Amino acid sequence: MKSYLKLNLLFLFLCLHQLVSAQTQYTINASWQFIKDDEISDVNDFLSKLNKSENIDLPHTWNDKDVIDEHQGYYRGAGWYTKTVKIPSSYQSKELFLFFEGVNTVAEVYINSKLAGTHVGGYTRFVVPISEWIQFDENKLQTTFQVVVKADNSFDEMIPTLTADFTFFGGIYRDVNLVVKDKVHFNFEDDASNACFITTPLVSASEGKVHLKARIKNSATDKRKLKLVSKIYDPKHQLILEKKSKLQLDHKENRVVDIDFETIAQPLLWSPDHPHLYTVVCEIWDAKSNTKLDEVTNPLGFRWFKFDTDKGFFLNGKPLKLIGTNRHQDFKGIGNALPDYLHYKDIQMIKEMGSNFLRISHYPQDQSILEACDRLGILTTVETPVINTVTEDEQFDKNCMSAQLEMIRQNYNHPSLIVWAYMNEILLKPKYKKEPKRYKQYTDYVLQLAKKLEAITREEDPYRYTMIPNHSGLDTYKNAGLTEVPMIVGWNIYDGWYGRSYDALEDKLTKFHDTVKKPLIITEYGAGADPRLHSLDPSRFDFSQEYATAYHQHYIKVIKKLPYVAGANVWNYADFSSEQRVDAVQSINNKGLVGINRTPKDVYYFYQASLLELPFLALSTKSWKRRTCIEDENNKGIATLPVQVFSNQSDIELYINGKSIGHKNVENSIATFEVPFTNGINKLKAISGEEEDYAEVRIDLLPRSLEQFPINGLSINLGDKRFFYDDQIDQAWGLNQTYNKGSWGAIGGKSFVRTFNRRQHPYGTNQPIEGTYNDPIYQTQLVGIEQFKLDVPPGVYEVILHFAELEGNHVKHLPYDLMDDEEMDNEKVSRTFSVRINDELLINRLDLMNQYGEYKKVEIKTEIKVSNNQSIDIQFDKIVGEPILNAIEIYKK
Ligand code: GCB
Ligand code: CA
Repeated sequence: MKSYLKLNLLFLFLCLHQLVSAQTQYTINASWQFIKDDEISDVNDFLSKLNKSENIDLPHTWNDKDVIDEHQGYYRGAGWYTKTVKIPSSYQSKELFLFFEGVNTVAEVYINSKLAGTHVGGYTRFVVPISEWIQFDENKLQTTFQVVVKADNSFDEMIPTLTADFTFFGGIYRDVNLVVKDKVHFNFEDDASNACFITTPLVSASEGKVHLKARIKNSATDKRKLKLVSKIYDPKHQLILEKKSKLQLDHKENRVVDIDFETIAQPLLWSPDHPHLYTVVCEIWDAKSNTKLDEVTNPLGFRWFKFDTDKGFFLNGKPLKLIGTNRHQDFKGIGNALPDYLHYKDIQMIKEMGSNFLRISHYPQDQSILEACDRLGILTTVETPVINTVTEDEQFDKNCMSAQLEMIRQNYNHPSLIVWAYMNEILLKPKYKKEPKRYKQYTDYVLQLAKKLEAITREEDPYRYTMIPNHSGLDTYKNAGLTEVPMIVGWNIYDGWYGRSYDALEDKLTKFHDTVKKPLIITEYGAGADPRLHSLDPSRFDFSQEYATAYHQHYIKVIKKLPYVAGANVWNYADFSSEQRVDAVQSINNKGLVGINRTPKDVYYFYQASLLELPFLALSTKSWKRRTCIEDENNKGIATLPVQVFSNQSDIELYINGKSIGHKNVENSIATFEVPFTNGINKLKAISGEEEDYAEVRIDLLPRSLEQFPINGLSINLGDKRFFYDDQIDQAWGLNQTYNKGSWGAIGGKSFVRTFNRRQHPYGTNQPIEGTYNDPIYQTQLVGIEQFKLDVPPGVYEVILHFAELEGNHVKHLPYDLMDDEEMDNEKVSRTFSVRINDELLINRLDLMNQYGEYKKVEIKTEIKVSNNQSIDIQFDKIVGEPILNAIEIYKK
């Protein structure tokens, strides 16, 4: 009985508490009905089709699957969502809102079938007031209302982004909140900011002055006497300052209130090493009833900074080289609809990499990103997604401006944020390139838009810097006047990737610096690396992890060396979805330091070694767990392979299977050992002082003589110098060798090389291959192969031949490439050949193109009996054109 009473009291208390609590906000993400259909004409049409809907939870995107399937393109159109929301009828006296954190790209919000609000732009937040559309049921405790949201990610020439190298995932892909406020509240509905804007007009090590601008709104029909209470808490959350002011608001009055706090002596400064965070709490109280009506909490950091054209960046008076990455907001398999955990985890990994800098690109991201950067100490830039090209139209400008304004107001109070940017590589895809007059008119238009964006940014926030990130075309941007506009000029530089070589990087930067005479940030640089590809002879565009390491090793050396390079951001922290991209992994941009599932690649460890101050070392082998390799020529049972150790120490010792193989010096953060691996598991240990790292590598040793035929057979990738590791089934593909008596290998043939007008793809083609996820195996081949021969012990063998026709008319362009478009001049080849095994005809007149089509995986399997003193001899008989073979597997039965 007693406890029953207690419970009742608790319930009563909770109810009362709810009535008096300043404001209520919670997500309404669970259980929406959804239909993806571009044909739905309006809300009623949608509601009549609910029997065809599926039940989903937010955050949600409708593109999570169609960007990974093999079909080109992904759905860009409308998606309709609905949910019935139940609220206490007592909310009638309150003001209700829906707060959307992100809907891509255009949203229409209906309450009880009436249009309550719209929003354009997929990356900023927006608020829809909804009270007016709800019929409160005073006789019942609860009232319900129905929300319908139409989201649309169609291409619209009036809405940025027009084109870019990433996927425009559609849907309500961030949280949706129900917000309940008193009629008097901080006016957050106008631009989804929290309506309190904090600045530190004066800050030094000895004192800090804090200013607060608050927007207050009274939407009630009576005038209200109010108290504004503002408090500052120190990093240990002790209250150190409190200010109270009285004000009276007429009915329907909006008021901006300015508050200056007393000077804080010796504030704890905010920096990457010591991100001391203060807190500012603003409250509105009703003066008569002394109840709290609204409350907003914001972070506060005391720091000052400066970008210098020649000397780079200074934080709190000390030079600081800004080094970090860019970040996109998607993840393997779930598109852009990420749970918060993944946002926080990314920032944690970015911090653990040793970065102090993050370019939040190409658009504002989930709030948790900047919150985590404030807390962990990572300086940031954020930008609006006006990319590659513009539409010369007022409506387009308007949408750019509103995105910029929303971005600034919504993210205003983050101490980690120091630069507002806009327009990424805006002259990359210039229209009217061949009509000088018209081109000038176009770049003038871009310039005017840039000036408008610059002006609004400086007006909104005079305390931060502005930036435009350009691609490498110095003259293009300079001639257009664009380098004059922002305070910092960013350059996306891909020398050694799209551009031939990185050797001239330093000269290029010097030229950019000397010509533009403005603070400079390398806003992007990066090299693609398919986590599955490795090379002992890395080269540009081979997508090997080793080339990416070499590329970044060079860049980081130059970046650290040149004082006027204020900062640099690797493109990209993680691999990301770019549906139309044709690279090593289809539809994925592979320039990440970690994979799309956040597994670190070698380069991630390399950056740790190069940036961390505490002793660090890491073995490079972590993501290359299984390797097929040929035994050394003069060393039976051994395969010697280089192993890199990334470290900030000077001397490393390496052990294999408990035995030391000696010491090596670290140069540019890397020590390289030649390691004698044996068949099976090899345990590696690297040591320097107290630091140790371990790795296990499984070697599938390919003997030169096949007397003992390997139990897991031979998997050989032909026409390739790279090792391929299939991470889905843990299969390692080895390199081919030329046949020798007593051994195995191919006879005749040359590696297929696709020649483009302006560059050679070093390995085969970069076209996607239908029917496989293991494109690199099929993108490479031996052309003109005569035989593949193996001297094997007698027995029954299974032979699997892998083919794909790589000569085709139909060539998919890189949709996004920093080089000019290439003319593909290949002609359709005809090719017909037969395959015999040990003189018996296996495949008669194979014509891949006509039987299967181009760029299509074709696998043919057979069995062969081998008697004493016989080999397996696979013969390729040329009929028309040259015979080919892409890969081969052989198993003993
Ligand atoms: C760039 C773009 C970025 C691309 C990148 C690349 O310059 O700004 O959006 O993803 O190059 O990988 O090509
Ligand atoms: Ca191949």
